[in-house]
Amino acid sequence: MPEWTLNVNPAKLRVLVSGFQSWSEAELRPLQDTQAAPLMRWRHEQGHDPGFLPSGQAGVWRSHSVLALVRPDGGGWVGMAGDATQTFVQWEARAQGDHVRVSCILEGPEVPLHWEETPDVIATLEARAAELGRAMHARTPAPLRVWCSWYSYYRSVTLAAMLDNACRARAAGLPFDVFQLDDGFQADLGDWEEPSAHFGGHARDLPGPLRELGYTPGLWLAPFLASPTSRLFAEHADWMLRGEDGCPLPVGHNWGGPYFALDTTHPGALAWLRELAATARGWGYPYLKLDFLYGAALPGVRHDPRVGRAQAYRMGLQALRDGAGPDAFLLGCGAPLAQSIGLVDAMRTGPDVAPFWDEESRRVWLGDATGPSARNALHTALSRWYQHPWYQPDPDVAICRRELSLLNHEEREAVAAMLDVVGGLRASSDPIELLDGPGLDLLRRCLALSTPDRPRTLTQSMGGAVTHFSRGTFNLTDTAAPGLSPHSYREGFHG
Ligand code: 9PG
Repeated sequence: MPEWTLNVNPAKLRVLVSGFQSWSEAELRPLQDTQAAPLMRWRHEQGHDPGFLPSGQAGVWRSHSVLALVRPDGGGWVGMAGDATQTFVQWEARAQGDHVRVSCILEGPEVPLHWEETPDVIATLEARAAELGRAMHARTPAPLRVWCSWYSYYRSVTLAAMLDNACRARAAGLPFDVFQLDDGFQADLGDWEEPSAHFGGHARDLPGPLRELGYTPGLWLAPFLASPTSRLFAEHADWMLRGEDGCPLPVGHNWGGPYFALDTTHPGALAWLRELAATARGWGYPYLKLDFLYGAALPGVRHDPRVGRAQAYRMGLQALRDGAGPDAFLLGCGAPLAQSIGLVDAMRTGPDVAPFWDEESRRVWLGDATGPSARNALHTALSRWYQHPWYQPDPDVAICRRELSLLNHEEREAVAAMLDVVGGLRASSDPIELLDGPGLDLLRRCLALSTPDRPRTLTQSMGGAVTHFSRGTFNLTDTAAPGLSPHSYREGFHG
């Protein structure tokens, strides 16, 4: 295991880390702070890497693929994986007395590692991230503007609601590229071809009318998952990722119970995945949101024991790409980040936005900042600003409505500013019917494409994340700072 000793006082450093998958935390924190570990065991699989969990210790920070240590002069050290196609690159920085130990575990085949001292951490991190993107043949198509059903309709989405919103968006001249149906249309996790009782139609009924309205049809799938009640599970129990006990391994709890994941080293499962993506494409969906992808990347017992879990993940994702075709637009979500480069077009780079600022009980008292909230989404997506050469970053939806939302004006503007600063995909989920004049104005602003912004500094932070950008400053804390309200963004503010 490569290790380095830095003769530098830990009290003077900040650390920049990035968690395992889309929803895992990314942070910019004083090195001597404590990296929160999720108290609830059942959250380990769903928000983190159970094979390399956050440390839970003061001064010990774990990070995937990338790590940076920042001195007060803006210089410091940058670590970056040179390749992530078959390898998880697991960094740890450890404050020890008057020095710092840095180590890196490679889970998978040997890959080149970059570890260097630099006078400019921001520039070096960006340069190394861009190199990784090039080495893995990143796909970075033009960003899209997406309407997604999840954050208003959740699992109760209907065919009628999709069409109603698409018609209203067209009538209002809203510049969406894609209308994307999310979770709720399917009978069960894994049984994608059978509609749910409430949907009021079949997923294949939607693309025709959407095309006529001028929108590209998009569809959500959690292709690696199977619920224990699904036909997929009943008919192909032998395709499931297993635990040491030989039983299918639960990889999370959602949809009212535990769920399982496909073993993507099994040829039967791989063929089924190819077929699934081709079927969705055949229904008329060239845009696929592929969610809960982490399920195929967890530690477990696989059909082919020679295949490591990063490689197994990539085989599953490759099968989906092969089925969907080279010109399909694939958005990864709940997905290992660097390991997806070159196969996805876009990637969720933070937890879900929600129509409220924070859920402090879960974040602070349960040590879990992977749950839905505006604050968690900003915190993590902003702290991954350098990932745009890997894929189009998707920091999740804007919330422009005032009804059915607890966000205040400042908080709505902060979410909008996150979209502008990240400079990737644009998404909204607001029922168009709920938007009045100011709501529509904000939505139009949120749909205006921008280029990614750069941090002004990593030596300051207002809330433990990257908050000081060249276009303006975020205050993610609950207290007012000079010139900045709590939960806010101020454009042009460099105070
Ligand atoms: C659909 C949703 C939306 C959303 C995705 C994802 O850890 N969890 O329990 C957890 C549940 C749902 C979730 C994220 C995490 O949301 O990010 O956009 O598609 O699935 O079910």
